[in-house]
Amino acid sequence: MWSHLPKVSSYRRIVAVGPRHSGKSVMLASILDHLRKDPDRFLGTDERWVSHRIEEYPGEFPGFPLDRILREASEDALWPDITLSPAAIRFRAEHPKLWKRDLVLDFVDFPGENVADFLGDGSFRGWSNSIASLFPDSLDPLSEEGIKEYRELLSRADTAAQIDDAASLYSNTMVEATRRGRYLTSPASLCSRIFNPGGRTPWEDFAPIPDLWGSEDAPAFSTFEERFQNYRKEKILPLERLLAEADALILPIDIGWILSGGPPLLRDQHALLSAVGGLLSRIDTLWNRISSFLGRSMTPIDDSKFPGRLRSVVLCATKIDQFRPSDRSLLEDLVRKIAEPIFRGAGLHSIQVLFTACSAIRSTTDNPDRPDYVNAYRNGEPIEVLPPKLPEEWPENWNPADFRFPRLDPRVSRHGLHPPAQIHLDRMLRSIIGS
Ligand SMILES: Nc1nc2c(ncn2[C@@H]2O[C@H](COP(=O)(O)OP(=O)(O)OP(=O)(O)O)[C@@H](O)[C@H]2O)c(=O)[nH]1
Ligand SMILES: [Mg+2]
Repeated sequence: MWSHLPKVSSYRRIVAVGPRHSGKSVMLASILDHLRKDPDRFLGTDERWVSHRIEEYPGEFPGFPLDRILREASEDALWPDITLSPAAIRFRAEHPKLWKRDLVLDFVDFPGENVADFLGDGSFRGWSNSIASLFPDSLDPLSEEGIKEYRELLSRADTAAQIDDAASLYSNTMVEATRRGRYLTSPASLCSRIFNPGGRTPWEDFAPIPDLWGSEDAPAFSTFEERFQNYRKEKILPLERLLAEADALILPIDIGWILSGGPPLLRDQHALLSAVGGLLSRIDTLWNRISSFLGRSMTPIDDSKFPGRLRSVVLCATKIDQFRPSDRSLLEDLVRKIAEPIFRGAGLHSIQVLFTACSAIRSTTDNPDRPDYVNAYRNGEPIEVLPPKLPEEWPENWNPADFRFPRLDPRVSRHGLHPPAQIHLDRMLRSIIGS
């Protein structure tokens, strides 16, 4: 009965959230290009929309740079720049039959580095304890050195200047870890110091004081706690709200990047998924569901004005074109092995959790003569690549040098005539819309 009440559209807000470099922006660009070129084909429907187009997102975010991403990929063989702040874009398709709903999909691209700030339970203590479970990491010896020095400085820090010195030592340690490819830099604003070494974000000068160190009465505690809370209010809460108000979340997982980065990255990825799982169970409240339902069903106002009701979470291995064709079926299972215990255990009510694997811009083709090889381009030159063999299970330990994946050019049709070739990207979106 409810579905017959007046509604502007069938609406979904889809948010891509995941670590740096995991493939979010490329994924959204490819989905949107497919939708704008032939939505029925991409969605596997036969609605024969009278019109369909990309529009500006009506909310407060800057526009997602769809055309720039595709132009740079096709003309200059460039992949997109790192995303520094959330960006959004809308797809609308109008149905020919008056009594059938139009389709409106909003997509939000999330800056990957920010997910690290979801660590912990929202308190300074919880955050500190989560950081201490990842740093120092014996598998990442340089992190041991940095944290040891920070701890020493912290134990002697009495004056405001010494407290600031301790915070800045922690910051430097995290910036260095980020340069080594570690995923979880928190406060996430420190990532921008890599590009802009002198740059500062207000309130970011705090550092962890975990329970384990028994230093709650350290003079720095109240200073760091206050800065953490201010940073949280300004930087973290708006992003948490973004997730809380989504209808679907896509969490891309770059298995090649983890394997080529080594075991600490697997641990980081795991901690990150746990942080997002914890966040979702905190926000998946009855009130959220009721307010979404009331807003969206009882008013003729554009659904995007109301918070969403999270219906699906998609955990997706990305860039599967860069693996051996015979290995691609292993990826979904590897994702499931890291993520399933977290998302099944998060107690999320009636939320569909999907494990899948896709390639957003297929940049390789299979090699008919040598089945383990793929053909690709690098700097405009054709190359043949033998991708490293994937393990069937996550190993306890491994040598990252055994998992080097070469950098490849993106393959996008010149003149934008065709959407990028993809693998299973359509399947993923269909499942989100169907949920
Ligand atoms: N072969 C291949 N490479 C891809 C694909 N998608 C992404 N990549 C590679 O992954 C890199 C990162 O992709 P992005 O989409 O920019 O990653 P992101 O998650 O938006 O990263 P941040 O903006 O840092 O959060 C790209 O520069 C490409 O090198 C794909 O479908 N196939
Ligand atoms: Mg991005």
